[in-house]
Amino acid sequence: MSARLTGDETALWKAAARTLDANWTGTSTAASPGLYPHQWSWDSAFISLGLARHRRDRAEAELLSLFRGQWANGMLPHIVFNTRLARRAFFPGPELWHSERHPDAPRGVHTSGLTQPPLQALVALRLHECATDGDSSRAFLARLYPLLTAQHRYLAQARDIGSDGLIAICHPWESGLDNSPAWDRPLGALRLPPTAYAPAQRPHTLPNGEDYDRYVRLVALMRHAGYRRTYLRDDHPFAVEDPLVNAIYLASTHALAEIATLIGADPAPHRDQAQRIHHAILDHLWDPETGCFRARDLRDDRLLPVVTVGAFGPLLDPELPSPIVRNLVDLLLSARFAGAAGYPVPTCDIQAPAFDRGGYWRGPTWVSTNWLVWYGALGHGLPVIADLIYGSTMRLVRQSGFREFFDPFDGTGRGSHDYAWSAALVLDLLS
Ligand code: 2M8
Repeated sequence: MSARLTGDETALWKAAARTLDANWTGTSTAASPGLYPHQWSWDSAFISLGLARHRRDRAEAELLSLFRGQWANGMLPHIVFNTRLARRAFFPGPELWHSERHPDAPRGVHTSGLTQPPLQALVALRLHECATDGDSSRAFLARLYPLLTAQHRYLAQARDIGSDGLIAICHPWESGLDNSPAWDRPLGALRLPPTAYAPAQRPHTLPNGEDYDRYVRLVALMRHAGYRRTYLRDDHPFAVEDPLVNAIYLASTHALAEIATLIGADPAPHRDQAQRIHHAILDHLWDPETGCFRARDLRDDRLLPVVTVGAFGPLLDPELPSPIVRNLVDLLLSARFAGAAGYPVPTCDIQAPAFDRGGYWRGPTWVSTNWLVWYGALGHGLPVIADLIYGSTMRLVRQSGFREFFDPFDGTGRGSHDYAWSAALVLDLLS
């Protein structure tokens, strides 16, 4: 803990550390007690950032534990199941994915068959930057590097469905922003066969049963096709290029180049790849008419209409042209986002008809997306934006605790309590 913290901040810091301790399972961190008892991919990356400030050993263990679930083709699954828990501890559990029947899946561990935003390389580099023992930290990076490069190779080979340098999500869960209004149109266009699975029983009611049913059916299609690359490219009905997912992919590719340099490997292929992603984000996801980034539906080659917090993802691109940075700042400060929210950043444009202040990823403020925009703003030397988001995030957790998500107008906490990434990212912000 830093000596410069005020009394208030010290109390917050200790509460966040206690939350992470309570969610620690012995080898990794449960995303939240009760609701999400397993290890999720991007949760794990965010959590590792917080652990790095509190229990360095656990930060490394967290990432290594996640990569135990990596498939032989490099795919890093979005859930690694805790096999010590009862099978029914979470729906959908291992029985939806049948990873054990897939030749590429690891033995002795059950995983999902989807992936999530590839934050791990960015996080691994940040862990190194805040390490006190440089040698041991470099050794950790050297251990992780082949796993990270395999993860990125899978994405470039299996998920560049549009052959344009970007990666596509094949399921809303892969975005991390599950029921974001951005996916309403492609989800609504699906003609899906019925599934044997009943709509899930979940402690909070969002997303609704119909959406959930579609999520499960989409998984069934992927599973029946053996999660095959050619099926995903040619036949799978859901394929979307999202600006937040691709900006994370780009930032992590830059991080891979730096990690390569640190451990004496060749950074050039990662730098080339980063250039390709940078240009593709601008060429395919920037909408000059409305001055913002939008997701692209590859199945009808159109930009999706709703503007979400994902529009600010490209702030993670260090080479984002300054006129575009200014556009994003104006949009962020406008009445569509921070200008009308007491507790920014809402996850959906407040003026969009689909905006829902209590609707999970359809409007509420989340600590994770706040952290990403804060980090991007710092990278572009935008202290006013960074301070605004820092202040709003601190007010949220002080007022409502480490909740899963928050009402963007009055800061009311919603969803699960003691949510691990909310606690972890507060530790990172305070450090
Ligand atoms: C939520 O996603 C899972 C599906 O993966 C779910 O709703 O069951 C999302 O908030 C996602 O971003 C997050 O990683 C996960 C665990 O916290 O929960």
